[in-house]
Amino acid sequence: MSDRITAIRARQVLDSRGHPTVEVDVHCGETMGRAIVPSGASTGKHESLELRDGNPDEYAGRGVRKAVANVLETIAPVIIGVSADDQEGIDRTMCELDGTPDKSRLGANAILGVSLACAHAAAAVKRIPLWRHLDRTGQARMPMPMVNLISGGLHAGRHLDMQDFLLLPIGANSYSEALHMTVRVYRALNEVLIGHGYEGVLVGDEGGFGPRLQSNEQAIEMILQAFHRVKLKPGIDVGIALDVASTHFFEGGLYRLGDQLHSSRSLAALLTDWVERYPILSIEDGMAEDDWNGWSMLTEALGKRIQLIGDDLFVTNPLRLAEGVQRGVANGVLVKVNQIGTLSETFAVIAQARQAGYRCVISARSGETEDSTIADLAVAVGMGQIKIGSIARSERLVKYNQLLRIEEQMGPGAPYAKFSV
Ligand code: 2PG
Ligand code: MG
Repeated sequence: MSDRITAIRARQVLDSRGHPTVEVDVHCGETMGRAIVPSGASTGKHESLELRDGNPDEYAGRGVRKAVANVLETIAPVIIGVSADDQEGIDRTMCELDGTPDKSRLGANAILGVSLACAHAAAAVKRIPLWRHLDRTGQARMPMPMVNLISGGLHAGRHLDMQDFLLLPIGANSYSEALHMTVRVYRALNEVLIGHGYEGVLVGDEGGFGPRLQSNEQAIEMILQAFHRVKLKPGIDVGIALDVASTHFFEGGLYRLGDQLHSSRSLAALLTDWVERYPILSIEDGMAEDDWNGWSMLTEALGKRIQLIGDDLFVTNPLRLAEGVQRGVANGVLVKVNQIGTLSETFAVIAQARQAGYRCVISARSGETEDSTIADLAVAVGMGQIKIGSIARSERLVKYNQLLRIEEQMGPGAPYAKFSV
């Protein structure tokens, strides 16, 4: 069967927040690969550009018809006839067609849709699972999920300043065991919250509970009570991760937590104190995207003890990561395909992180869809961790469930990455 691209279709569909996004179908004869592009809410300012129409009469300006037109009118004519398996060639061609450093001419959403759909088409032509097709280094293994339990920040009406309070099921010996542990903790947390009078707790954009708690620390306390309820030992069976998403409460050089203003130094001290008192093993975006000095302080305080991940800081961008490595800040990278905009560049950033001894967590966005590409990607690169959101809402479950299928394909004793700090 030929892997020459014979047709490309694209359309505007809706994501998990009901916002328009780009869907692309790449056809190789009778075979088709499809991808849908995700979208963030707490975005970093150095991310590639997500092209939106800005027409107030349609989806409040969020339409993506221009991006769809760019796929059909500008990208398709150039890549029809090319082998879908030539991922790097296709991605390079699209970057050249765009010609800007942030993909602002064609839109990273247009480019990424084609990039991911080509990978699906190439795998389908070869009749192999996507994760096998993407496994370039022979290091495929199941990742440990980092799972959202309580949501705040821009994902849950800012009930809490910090964005994600997450579970690390560190004691599990397989992906499916980790998922089971997660469900037990999530259910127990629901009971704990109800027990404290938070009835009818709504879930945030990623399916985590969004109660109006008194403080960020109370969220941690609730999670510890949930651990206790299901008899899981903090620090041994289960740990806590935070996505502080501090860029989004950084104002005029200070961090606003409730009615308190913190300097970078005092925020680093606060987080260090929490690491001493709670089983927190990973902190994402503990400092804001351009607060390099704050990042240095935080890394000095905690970089040898726990995982420190840059999301808004690095935005899956090789130049930002190179600067971080050179300054010696953080020790991990959150990898989001739409922050950079092609699959090939995503692989390159992961290789760069690996080379520098930085960890990678493959991550979904808060705006997701039924597309499960990142599940296969996380297995293929074998970096050991994935962040999808919570175990509620189907745009999250589609990835967790795809990982269950992949675990089955890998067979008994599927390689699994156990977390350690
Ligand atoms: C994050 C992500 C996912 P968003 O900050 O890590 O939780 O959120 O997609 O809104 O940037
Ligand atoms: Mg983040």
